[in-house]
Parts: sequence; structure tokens; C-alpha cells
Amino acid sequence: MPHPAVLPAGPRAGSIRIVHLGLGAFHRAQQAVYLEGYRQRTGDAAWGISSANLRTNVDLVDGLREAGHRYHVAEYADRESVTLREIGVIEETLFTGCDAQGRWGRDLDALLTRLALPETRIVTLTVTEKGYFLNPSSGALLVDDPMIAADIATPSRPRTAPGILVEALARRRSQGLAPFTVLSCDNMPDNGQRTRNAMIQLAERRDAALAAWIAAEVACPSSMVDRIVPAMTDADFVRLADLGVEDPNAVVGEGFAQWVIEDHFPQGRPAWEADGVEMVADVAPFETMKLRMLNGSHSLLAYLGAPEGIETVVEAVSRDDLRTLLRRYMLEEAAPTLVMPEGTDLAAYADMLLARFANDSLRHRLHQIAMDGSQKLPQRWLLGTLARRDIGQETPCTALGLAAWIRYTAGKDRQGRVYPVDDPLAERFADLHARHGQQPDALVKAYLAMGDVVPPALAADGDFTAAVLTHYCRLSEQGLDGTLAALDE
Ligand code: NAI
Ligand code: CS2
Repeated sequence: MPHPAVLPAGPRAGSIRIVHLGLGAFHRAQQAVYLEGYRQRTGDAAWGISSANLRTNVDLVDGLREAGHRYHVAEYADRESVTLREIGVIEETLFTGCDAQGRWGRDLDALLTRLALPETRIVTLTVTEKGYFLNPSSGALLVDDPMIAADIATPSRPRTAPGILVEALARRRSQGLAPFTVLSCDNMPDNGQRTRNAMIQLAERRDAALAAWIAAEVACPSSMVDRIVPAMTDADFVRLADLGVEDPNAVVGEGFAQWVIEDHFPQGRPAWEADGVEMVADVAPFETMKLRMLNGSHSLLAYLGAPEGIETVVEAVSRDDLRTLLRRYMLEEAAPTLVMPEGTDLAAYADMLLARFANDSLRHRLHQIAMDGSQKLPQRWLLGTLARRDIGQETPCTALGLAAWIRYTAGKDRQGRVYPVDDPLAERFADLHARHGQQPDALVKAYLAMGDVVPPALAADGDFTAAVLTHYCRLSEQGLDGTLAALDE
């Protein structure tokens, strides 16, 4: 393959108006790429980004500093066509997490100072679903979580994203500054409203007037973000080296990208729309569509495939039976729950998703997607399932998915190989499997009784519970092939 032209980074420096929390793969390959496009097109360097990690990835923070905050993004439409970009819009990187010696907050003062500067207009977030510290089902702030408890006890030295936002907003308020706009870019429904709720609930613990000010003054538009950006593998770095790029901070993603944002930015924003960002009045239909169709399909593949030793999304969708299952899930269980603007073609969307999943330039590991199921499943499957069950419809694919999730969280695949279950509720899962592992009936009921994950009305649905149990037993006894073959029995 010929080496692609590297699209160079745009003009350097300029003032930083955006602060990002959660400098991971996605931020580097999506938000920063859109902003780079804006900068290249307009020459407007005023919307630079300061990007912080609050918990992990200190190496990336320091690596980017060493590299002068320039890195590469390789976008693979397919194996043959790659677009390589050099990105320069992240102008500062900070780390406020815990170091190897157990000390918190290395760059916390710098981050809080940055957040309280008049020129900071927007704060964006990709801190994963669990980074909001909300009960996944009810949306209530987890006030007993040790990290949130620490932020309540010592609000001026915050460790969590909600804690940092509230402290920064308190500083702005006391200085008479307008608040920044908060834009969540995590895969959650109503992600703006949820971020707002997290901030208000936390602020109420320290100062009712501050909470009221946040409620009245802080804009939290919702957004739908989409681009498949798997965690980097050694093979990705080798491929980049073949393209002439030796960059430890580089990231690889698919060619496709979509960003739909509610247009509510009282402090201003870049004119993103000229670079393909869709600015809309109501993002909810797009967000629900993407969560239920794309992410719901991903989770189905992850929990069914990983315990069978299937490693990646592309490997999973190369199987006819799994492709058929995904199409059925999307068209018969997810699409009917969506209320879309006129003209939206959900069958075409499903076809496009299947084509994207089949992109064999990406090594998107099923175990990565399987992470944090307790935080993801309500919006991906359970709310839609509840809506279907409320009108008496069958939901065999999601019942199967839940059975597969329960099985996945046992932490052992069909060959007896042990793998880590990465989830804030992992200890609870291990306890349930230890107690009920030999009694599938009790195990399934105990999982469905987790009211912070599963809506109680679904747990109370006897037919649905029975379906989950049937699939769970089949998966244990017959494995994936037999279970899929027997889906309608
Ligand atoms: P990543 O693993 O590269 O980065 C995760 C980021 O979240 C890191 O910056 C990490 O420090 C931070 N984080 C994790 N737990 C945290 C916590 N409890 N508090 C504060 N920060 C925390 O993951 P990636 O790919 O950047 O994805 C991050 C999020 O972006 C996803 O969870 C999802 O909500 C969203 N997203 C990702 C897409 C992707 O394809 N990678 C696509 C669409 C959305
Ligand atoms: C995936 C998503 O990790 C996961 O759970 O479903 O990150 C997915 O790749 C993105 O949302 C695609 O936009």
C-alpha cells in the first residue's frame, strides 16, 4: 500500500478555550480530529484544548508533553484506505490522579486554575459511564462511593469529574465569572442532563446556593458521539510504523465519525457544523438510536462471543449466525422502540452498522466492550426491552444477551480460562456466582433483582425471567452454537 499523505497539524498555540476531562483514545480520535478540521479550515487557533486525566493514563499525559502535544490518528475506512492525520489542537495535558506513591492530584492546581480562567468556555468529558458516579438505573449520585465521599469531605481537593466541575464552578461563581458550558461525550442517554444532575447533587452537599446557581446558570447540552476507536494493540503500532509513523501517542480508528450536539452554548463554541458536526435542537432520538442499535449490538457480541474464545468484533460478525442475530436484534427489538425524525431509515442504519463491524482493519476486542456492563446495559438493552415488554412483545435477543452477560461475569470461558471482569460491581458479581453458581434459577433471579442495574418492572416480569433462565442453561450446556440454533424454541 502506498504511504498516505500526512495531513499536517494546523497553526500552533492560541488560547485554550476548551478543557477536556478524560484524555483517552476516543477524545484523541474524535473530538480533537473535528477541532483540527475546524482549525485547518478557519485558521482560528482560539479553541485549543487542555486535556486532563483524572484517574489513569499518566504515561499518555507525559508522553504528549514530551512530543510537544502532537500525535497521529490513522483512520481506516478499510484495509486499503487509510487517512493519516497529525493533530495539534491539544495544547496542554494534565494528570490529577493517584501516582505510584499513592499521592493524589499532581496537576490538580493547574487544572482548577485553568477551569477558572475567563477564557475557558467549554468543558468536555469522556470519563466513561462510571466516571459520573451515578446509579446506572436511577441516576442518583453514589454519595457512599469512597471517591465521592472524599470529594464531599474535601471539596477543594476533588478527585472525581463531578467534584472537579463543582469546585471549578464554585471558584468561577465566587469570582463573578460566567460558568463554562459542560458537554458530556460519553455513551449515556441524556448525557447532558445526567452530568448536570451529578453536579447539582454533589453541590447540594456543600452549598445549596451553589447548587441553585449551577441549576440556573450552567448549560449542559447533550451529545451523541460515534466513531469506533479500539484500544491500541502492538499490531496497530507495527502497522503505523509501516506507514512511517513512530508515535507512541498515536491512535487508530475507523473512517466513519458522527457527532450530534444539542446547540446550547451560551459562552460560544467553534463553528463545528462546517466540519460535519450536526448541531440540533434535540439529540435524544439520535442518542437512543445509537445506544440501542450500535452499542446494544456490540454488547450482544461481547457477552456471547468472549466466553466462546471469539476475540474481536470482526471475528464475531464473520459468523452467519451472529450476523443474523444482530440484524434480528436491531430490526425487531431495538428499532421498534425508537421514535426518529421522519425519513430516518433504520434498516439502512442497521446495514451500515454491520458493514462497520466488519471493518477488518480494526482489532476491537470483545473483552474491551464487555467492560462495565453494569453501567452500560440499562441504556443499551434494558430500557428498550422494558418498553417492548410493556406492550406484550417478545424480546428473545435481549433475554439471550442478559443470560450471556450473567455467564460472562463468572469470569471463566468455555475452555475454563479465567479472565478479569472489569466492572464497578465485579465483587458483587463474584459473590453472586459463588453463592448461586450451582443454581441457575437463583442466580438469574439474583442478577435481575439488582435494582441499580435492572428496572424492577423487568425483574418482576415472570416470562422474561424464564426466558433469561432458559438461555442461561442452554449457554452453559450447549454453548453458543446450540443456543443460537434453539433461539426460537
Ligand atoms: P480509554 O480507555 O482510552 O480512556 C478512558 C478515559 O476515561 C481515560 O482518560 C481514563 O482516565 C478515564 N476514566 C476512566 N474511569 C474514570 C473515572 N472513574 N473517573 C474519571 N476518569 C475516568 O477509553 P476511550 O476509548 O477514550 O473511551 C472513553 C469513553 O468515550 C467511553 O467510555 C465512551 O463513553 C466514550 N466513547 C468511546 C468510543 C470509542 O470507540 N472508544 C466511541 C464513543 C464514545
Ligand atoms: C463500545 C463503544 O466499548 C463499548 O462499549 O460499544 O465504545 C463503541 O465502540 C462506540 O460507542 C462507537 O461509537
